[in-house]
Amino acid sequence: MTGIQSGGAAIADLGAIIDWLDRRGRLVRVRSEVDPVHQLAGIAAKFEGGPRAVLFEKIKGSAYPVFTGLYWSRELLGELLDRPVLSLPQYVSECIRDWQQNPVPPVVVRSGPVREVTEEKVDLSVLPVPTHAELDGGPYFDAGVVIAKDPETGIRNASIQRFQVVGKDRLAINIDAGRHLELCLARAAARNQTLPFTLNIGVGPGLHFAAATPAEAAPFGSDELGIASRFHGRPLELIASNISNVEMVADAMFALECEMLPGEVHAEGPFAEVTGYYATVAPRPLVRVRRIHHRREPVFQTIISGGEVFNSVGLLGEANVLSLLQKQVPGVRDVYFSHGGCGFYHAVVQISQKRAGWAKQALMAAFAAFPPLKMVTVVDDDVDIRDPGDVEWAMATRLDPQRGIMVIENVFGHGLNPTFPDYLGSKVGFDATRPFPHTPNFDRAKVRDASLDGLEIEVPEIR
Ligand SMILES: Cc1cc2nc3c(=O)[nH]c(=O)nc-3n(C[C@H](O)[C@H](O)[C@H](O)COP(=O)(O)O)c2cc1C
Ligand SMILES: [Mn+2]
Repeated sequence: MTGIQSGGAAIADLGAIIDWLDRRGRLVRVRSEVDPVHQLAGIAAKFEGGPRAVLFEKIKGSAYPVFTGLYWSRELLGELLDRPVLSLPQYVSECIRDWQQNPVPPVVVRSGPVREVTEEKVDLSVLPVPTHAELDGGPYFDAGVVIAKDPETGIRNASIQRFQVVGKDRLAINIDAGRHLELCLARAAARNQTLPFTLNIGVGPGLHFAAATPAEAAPFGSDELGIASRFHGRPLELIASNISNVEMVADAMFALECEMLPGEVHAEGPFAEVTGYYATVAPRPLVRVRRIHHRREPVFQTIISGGEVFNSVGLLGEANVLSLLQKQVPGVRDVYFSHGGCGFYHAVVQISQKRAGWAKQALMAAFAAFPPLKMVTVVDDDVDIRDPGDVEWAMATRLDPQRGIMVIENVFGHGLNPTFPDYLGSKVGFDATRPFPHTPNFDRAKVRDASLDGLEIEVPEIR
């Protein structure tokens, strides 16, 4: 065992994770002072996708360091969680299934690291909140876990949303259509109440994954914080608030106690999204920050839109589609959400087809399992779904465009995708599997594997 899990509950604590990364040579330390406006993101981009995360030790204008990159490499994530990289979606889907069958609810404890310091006044400008892309509208919180409660039932909900800093104690939040937080806010409005919530920054991957678990796997009315308990191997610890009925995460680096007044909005955006485009400016819900708590030596966490989001929303989506397809479609072997597809617009499904027509069943089931998907490609089990060249080979040689392309018009999709204005657009499925029953003309040629052991071979340097 080399992963941090051998250290027990350390996986719940971002501080312990940063120490683990440091000991393993997986933490880049930027010791020079860095400007949180544009410079931080520019430096992070140089390390994006590599085998190390990055800690910015000195941030201009703030006393606190900034950490990024925990999710941008699956190889790093596999090491941390002590799992083979290819089994990560399976592992995540097992944890979610265990939680569905046997939830371990979070517990409320009396105190914890996040309550070590409570700021006397709320002043967001003391926090090292970075501005990432060139045209971003301002500094953004983009990696915090939101905990809210359904005003009708009191059941908790967890999610991740982006928040633009728009004042010393004010944020503007982007809530995509269909999110459970939108539902909580609507129910608060119907009761003429405000919606309190906590924004928990600097948490471990168990809680991050719990918050990113899609609604299809964690329906409204189930306390998805229990998913974090499953990843941690012990109940997630929360601390009660003195000013609302919503708890904060005991092990977080920072916890902001916030409130939305239904109907109150503020211009939010632009923000460089995971799609590679800027989200537009629009009036979106205003958030009032009531209290800031943090550890004595907190580290602020941020996520650069790109590979890090592909591996968080994408990995969770993959896990969910895989577990659903394996239940519904005989022969489904594996699922990959390609990075060219922004991590959650294009699913490649591998199937060992048992009957004619089941590749198309897999297409339809995948679309139903994860609404943001715009494209699904189904290939046979001799195709490497993580190699775009191999997937293209299957499309170029096995897809019959007359019969293998399925277009679905006027369907709900992801509003951030520019081809889905107002969340409506067309989706396309590609059945790139061999005709069934299989015939030898579609068999893949290959060379016989040979060992290099004991052979005298000279490989020259290239001059
Ligand atoms: C880094 C990151 C940023 C995200 N930003 C947003 C966002 O700004 N707005 C949003 O609605 N969803 C965002 N999401 C997706 C939601 O957090 C995710 O779909 C979650 O499952 C929603 O929770 P719910 O099912 O309880 O509604 C983000 C996810 C990640 C991992
Ligand atoms: Mn939810």
